[in-house]
Amino acid sequence: MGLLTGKIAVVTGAASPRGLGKATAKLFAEHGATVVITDLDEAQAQAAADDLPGEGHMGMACNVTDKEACFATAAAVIEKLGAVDILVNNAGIQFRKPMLELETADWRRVLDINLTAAFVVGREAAKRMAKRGRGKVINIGSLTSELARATVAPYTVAKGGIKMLTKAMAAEWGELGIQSNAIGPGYMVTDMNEALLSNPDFDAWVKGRTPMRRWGLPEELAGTCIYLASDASNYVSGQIIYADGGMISVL
Ligand code: GCO
Repeated sequence: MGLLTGKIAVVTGAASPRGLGKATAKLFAEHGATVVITDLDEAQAQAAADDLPGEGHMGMACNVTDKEACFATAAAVIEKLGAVDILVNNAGIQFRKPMLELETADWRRVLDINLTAAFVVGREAAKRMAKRGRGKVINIGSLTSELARATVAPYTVAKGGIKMLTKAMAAEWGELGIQSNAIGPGYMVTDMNEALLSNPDFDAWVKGRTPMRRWGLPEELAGTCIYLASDASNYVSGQIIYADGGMISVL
């Protein structure tokens, strides 16, 4: 009997093989959940779902910046699987450029995908969770939910917004039986961080700045995610938990 047996979980942006979403989806499946992986490309989402342990998982195309697409995904999931118990708002992009050179369109795109989409998909899922009086919303934040790093301003602002959106969801959806929390990953070995991982100076900075002296692994974030997805956290809401090797707690 797994921690999520019988539960239906949607994990957005989880097709990337070396991503936080895929690692979370895998652990959820290992603990008995039926997992729906959404991503921009349906074939990649389905391939990721097919790669999960157990049966019944689904891959669906969802451009999280397109409300109708998210609504269609949520509606299709309800139709096919009956409900949504857990939503992990994982979809996100990075865009590294100093603000003085940053185009407004790029600013808006990052905020749309990393923040507004979490609200839109969260709202659609919460409408359905409310009908059953229970549900878990988990938003993926960042160290930049607390601290800024130069050249990633739109990502930082979006992730700071994720922290406060999580609290806003907790404020409004607690009485509906929904717990809303966030996770702040530290510097993780993911496809999104490839450029940083292959930069010796940045690699040395991460290892020097992190008390555990190493980058985090996606599966090390999944454990925090499953806690927030399970009944073990039924009285926890509005929190952000940092899985960062201790980085945010030290100078
Ligand atoms: C960057 C990185 C970070 C990490 C993570 C840290 O360019 O600084 O992409 O944003 O991915 O968000 O918590």
